Amino acid sequence: MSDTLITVPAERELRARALADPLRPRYHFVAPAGWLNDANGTAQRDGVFHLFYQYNPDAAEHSRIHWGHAVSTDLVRWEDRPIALSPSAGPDAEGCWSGVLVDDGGVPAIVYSGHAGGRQTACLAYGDESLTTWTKEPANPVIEPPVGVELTGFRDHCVWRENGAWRQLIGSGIRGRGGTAFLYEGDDLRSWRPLGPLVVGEAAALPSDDPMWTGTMWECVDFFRLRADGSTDAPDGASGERHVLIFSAWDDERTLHPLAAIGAYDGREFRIERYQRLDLGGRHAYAPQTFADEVGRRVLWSWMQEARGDDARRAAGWSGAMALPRTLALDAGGVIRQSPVAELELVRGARLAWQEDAGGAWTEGAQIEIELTAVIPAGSAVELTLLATPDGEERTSAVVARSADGAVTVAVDRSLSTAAAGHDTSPHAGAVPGAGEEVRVRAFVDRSSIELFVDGVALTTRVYPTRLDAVRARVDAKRESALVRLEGWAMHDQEQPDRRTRPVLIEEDGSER
Ligand code: DQQ
Repeated sequence: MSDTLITVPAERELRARALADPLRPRYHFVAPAGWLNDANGTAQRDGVFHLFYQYNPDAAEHSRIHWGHAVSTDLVRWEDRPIALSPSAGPDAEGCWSGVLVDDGGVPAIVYSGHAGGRQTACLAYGDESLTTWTKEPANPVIEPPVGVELTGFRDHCVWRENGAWRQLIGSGIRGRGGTAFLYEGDDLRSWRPLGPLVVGEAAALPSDDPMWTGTMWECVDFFRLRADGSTDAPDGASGERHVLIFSAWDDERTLHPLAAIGAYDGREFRIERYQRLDLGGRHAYAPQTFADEVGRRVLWSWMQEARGDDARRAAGWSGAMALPRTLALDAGGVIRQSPVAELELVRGARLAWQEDAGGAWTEGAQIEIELTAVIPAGSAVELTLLATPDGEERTSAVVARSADGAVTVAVDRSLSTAAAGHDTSPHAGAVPGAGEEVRVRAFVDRSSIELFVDGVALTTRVYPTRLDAVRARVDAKRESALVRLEGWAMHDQEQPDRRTRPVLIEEDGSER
């Protein structure tokens, strides 16, 4: 039997299984089937947004990672492009791990981590003008891990131009000390001089279960300038401006949470002034990667990691979705605020009809957006109950509360989210610094995903109701709080039905690429 006869039905079967899953998000970006993790090579070129992603087209498990690729002109409707990078003999024989897209004098280039023999090294590939066909650099790897220091890991890249040269950060960790990012300089993308660590985290500074723990290794480092109006630029040590270093705290194979460090960069070192949780949902918005788009917004993508058990995940035929793309701004108090990109209004369908009852209002939908503004005095709260059955047997609760001393927090309780066993149903909670008297909440629900934005503080999580009637959404103003505004929309499906796990591009002459 030929390979084609074996693989095509397997691909179709995987795709059919993925599409049949009622818990698969419908307006978030998902891979055609199989496994998706980090966003890679995020960029906008000539008006077109590119989203590459860590992808296993063959099964819903993290193995033999390829770079999937999709394009969009509005960040909402995506079209698949052929797989950009696949493992091949050499330093990426077992996987093409995370990396970035840069423009090398007009030629698109990918800097990524080749994975082989249990270690990662920096690799390079050049693309054609349409970013479809990629040629790996014969001299790969272009950077090997530093010697003479015991590392907990060495992978993932942030690459920019500074002072007429290339600069690169690679995520890492120094055993016995903490996470770090090694800084390099290069006259071209092939030859790099090590400059040493940009900054080193102190893992012992906090207990390992602290929500702000920086971990023993920093994955997916991302470094840029950010201002209060949301404008942004690549790092520049001479600018005197606030710089942001985003990384995903990792420890001993555990993906913990993304953090942002805000501070001062002098062209060689980064002095951290404060850390911030980038998403209160921890690993459910992991491995963020940002890019500056053509209108100058800093847009962030991240991976909505699953919370269901391994068997359920594999059986579903798909795993992982991208969180909604968000723009970032650094407010006057030095806090990063996130807003879902304005283009998401294109996804809105019919307005939701609300039924009022004692204390609140309810509506229905497993695929909805809710926007509300509430006055929440000290000692009061607003509760959103999402993906709930009418009898409340399955439900997820999100509470925005103001304590007696005025501090606002958001907390999500997943203990009743699903009747199924073996899922992660741990709670999430954190502070909403600088919240005014009126608090603005946006909630995006998409089958098994919930993303909350409370005055620009993000909380992303995953839940898996078993009952098909778990579609109720309630808003309750508790005690002295009052709703000033409550609106909502059903959200349209965005996934194209005819996707293939190994997409092809049909050229004008009818040939396939
Ligand atoms: N995922 C990639 C790594 C990265 C990790 C591998 C973060 O490059 O460190 O798929 O989720």
